[in-house]
Amino acid sequence: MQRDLLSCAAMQTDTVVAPPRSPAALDRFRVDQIEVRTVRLRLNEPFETSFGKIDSRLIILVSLSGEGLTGWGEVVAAEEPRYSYETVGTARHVIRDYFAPAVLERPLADLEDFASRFASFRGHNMAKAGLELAYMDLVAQTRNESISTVIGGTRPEIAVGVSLGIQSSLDQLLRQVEEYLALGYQRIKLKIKPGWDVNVVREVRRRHPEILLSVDANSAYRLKDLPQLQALDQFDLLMIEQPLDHDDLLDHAKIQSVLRTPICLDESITSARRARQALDSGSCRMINIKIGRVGGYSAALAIHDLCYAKGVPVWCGGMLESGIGRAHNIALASLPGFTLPGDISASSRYFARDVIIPAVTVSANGTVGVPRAFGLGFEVDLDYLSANTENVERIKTKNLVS
Ligand code: OSB
Ligand code: MG
Repeated sequence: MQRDLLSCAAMQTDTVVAPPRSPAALDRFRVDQIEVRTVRLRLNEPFETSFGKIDSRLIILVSLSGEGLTGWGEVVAAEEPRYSYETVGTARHVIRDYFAPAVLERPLADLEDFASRFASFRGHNMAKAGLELAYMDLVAQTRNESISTVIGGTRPEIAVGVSLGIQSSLDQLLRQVEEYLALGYQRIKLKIKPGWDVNVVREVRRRHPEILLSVDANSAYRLKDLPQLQALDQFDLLMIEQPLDHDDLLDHAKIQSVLRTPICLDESITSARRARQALDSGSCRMINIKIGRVGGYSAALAIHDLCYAKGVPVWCGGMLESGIGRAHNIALASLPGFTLPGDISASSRYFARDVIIPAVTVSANGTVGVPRAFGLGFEVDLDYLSANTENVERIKTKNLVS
């Protein structure tokens, strides 16, 4: 099954063109209020990666309101600057002081115009993306279309996998693998770090010789650890995700040239330009697209189109999103180039109750349906949001000097 997926992707040639997409135009839409809300949701169980363990998510939800409509987005930054330098605090600061005023300044023409408002501000992709997500929800609502339709999505349902954190024991991990396979998930991804890698992968692979299995190091290895990574080659992994530094391309190219297993970059791909450079330099053979990490739909679509044209498989990554970020991920993963299962699990994988109605569910075949309803395709549970809100800031047009 793994080889089928890969050869299917490899069969595509350089002549494949990007799928058709109509321009996301709003024809002068005026946003007059931006709300930045922080909500804390407890995780069902702690989530541990090579950079630490968390037991709740403090999530920024952004909404844009105007002309009688409200669009919702999510900022995926964590509380601490470990996965990336952005945090909940930095995102709130740059949205309040720079990005929201740029959105409110004058009416919006289209997605390109929206993204251009942030072009002169360096970095802070997750904060920018939170606003872009909310904008795309608005665009879809004004057209009476789903976000998937607006961006050129073609899949009525998407394939999903699960990301399993580092556990306190191998037995515990093996139980989790069984549990998620029984629920239908199509791919198991194991978080690894030095000391929790080869032995763990060997045991999971021995018990499950046929499954799609991958690993994610979140930058826990160095060039000198190449033998350790080469030892993973024997397990027929779908990919090794982000073994080296978060901003590296060249050392990844060095190790990809001697590894049989495809490297998939996550942290290192922060823009369409970085994606092109990674592919040109042989740093990876697959890309994990996270809308937040790359700065929004405009960059995510550009990376998708680039990879689609080159026959490079992409898949949708996750950041333990609430239902709002999850709904956007589902829309993104409906694009034709998303040929590998995404890190898009059921709401219940992380949260006892989600902020959207209905919650996201995974079928027994490991798929999630792409909503056809307009906009996000889910209702936002405002009562539940209010009950879990720690802070709300509203930025309005009238506060701005003209
Ligand atoms: O590297 O993909 C990652 C979660 C938080 C930060 C980084 C990552 C992850 C995951 C979980 O792997 C993906 C998910 O289920 O949302
Ligand atoms: Mg990752």
